[in-house]
Amino acid sequence: MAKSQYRFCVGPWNFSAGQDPYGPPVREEKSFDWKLKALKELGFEGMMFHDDDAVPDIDSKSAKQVLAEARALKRQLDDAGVVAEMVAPRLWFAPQTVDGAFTSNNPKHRQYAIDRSKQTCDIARELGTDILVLWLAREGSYLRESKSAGQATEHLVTAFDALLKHDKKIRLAIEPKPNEPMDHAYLPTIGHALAIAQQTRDPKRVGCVIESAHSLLSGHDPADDIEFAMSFKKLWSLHLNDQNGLKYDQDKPFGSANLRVAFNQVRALERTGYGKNGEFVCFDVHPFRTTREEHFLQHLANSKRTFVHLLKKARTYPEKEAARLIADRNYQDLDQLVLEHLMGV
Ligand code: GLO
Ligand code: MG
Repeated sequence: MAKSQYRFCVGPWNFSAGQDPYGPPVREEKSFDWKLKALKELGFEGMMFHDDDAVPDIDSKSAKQVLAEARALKRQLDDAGVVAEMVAPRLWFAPQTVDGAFTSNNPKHRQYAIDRSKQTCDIARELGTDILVLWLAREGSYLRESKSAGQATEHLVTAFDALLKHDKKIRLAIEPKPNEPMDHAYLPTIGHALAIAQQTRDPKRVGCVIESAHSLLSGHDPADDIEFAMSFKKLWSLHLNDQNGLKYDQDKPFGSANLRVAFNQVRALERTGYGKNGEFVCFDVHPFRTTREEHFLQHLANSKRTFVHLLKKARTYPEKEAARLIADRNYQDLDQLVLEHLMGV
């Protein structure tokens, strides 16, 4: 296998027990300590956190208590030699976020979302990361007439500005997704994320996270999204996974649905130098619900394995031959060149 310069990362939610809207968990719920140990054994160096992964039951605790628990977690991570890659406010569970968080029609609820996210910045600082990931789960509409996209944009800018002002070091990494749980999201694509960055008080500190499945759900090629964001120097994290068409968000193992699309993502990372400033490659993947207890970690091990194999494919891609075919506008044979390279024939 090719030696990888990349550092890998997952979140505690990626060790999921199999619950879906139609059925209960099918595997034992694992403890945080178990997950941390497993992550290390798999050769991952970073862990992503929701604010309440870091400090469970956060809304019932005082600010002082929250910081004390974050500090204790930092010590545990240091002892394990694991880095906190990012922290994300979980703005989709609380009763205050039923009708959206930053874009709720209720001003008190919008304020809750801002205050909660400021606290997430404080946790991030304690954990030693300057990345706040914003997956804006409920910022969108189920019903077009219930909200206004223009007003929602203003609410989002207000919230982002409040966070940028609250913490002068924090970088906001927006993780766009076009739908689910909403019918239509207000920041559905990387283009929206980078455009809204320009409206904030400090555009340089607002960037993005690309998730393969989310790009695919938008009808985009994730490799193109990666190169687009990298050309703005705004790709600060990455959630690799896979998605078989326009369905529910599947979070399949990397490369599982379309190996060629996965190859092109790895090639995009190589071409643009992703990771050279310490950015992590995170796998936002879940075990299939059918996965038995003893195979609990295979979706993570396999995603990493596929990534490393594809890295080798990207590094041995016949660039000269490809350039010759491109110059000759012979895309027919270029297509076959890629297929045969991937098939190893
Ligand atoms: C869901 C998202 C989710 C986020 C995570 C971090 O579709 O991909 O897993 O990445 O909550 O904010
Ligand atoms: Mg994700």
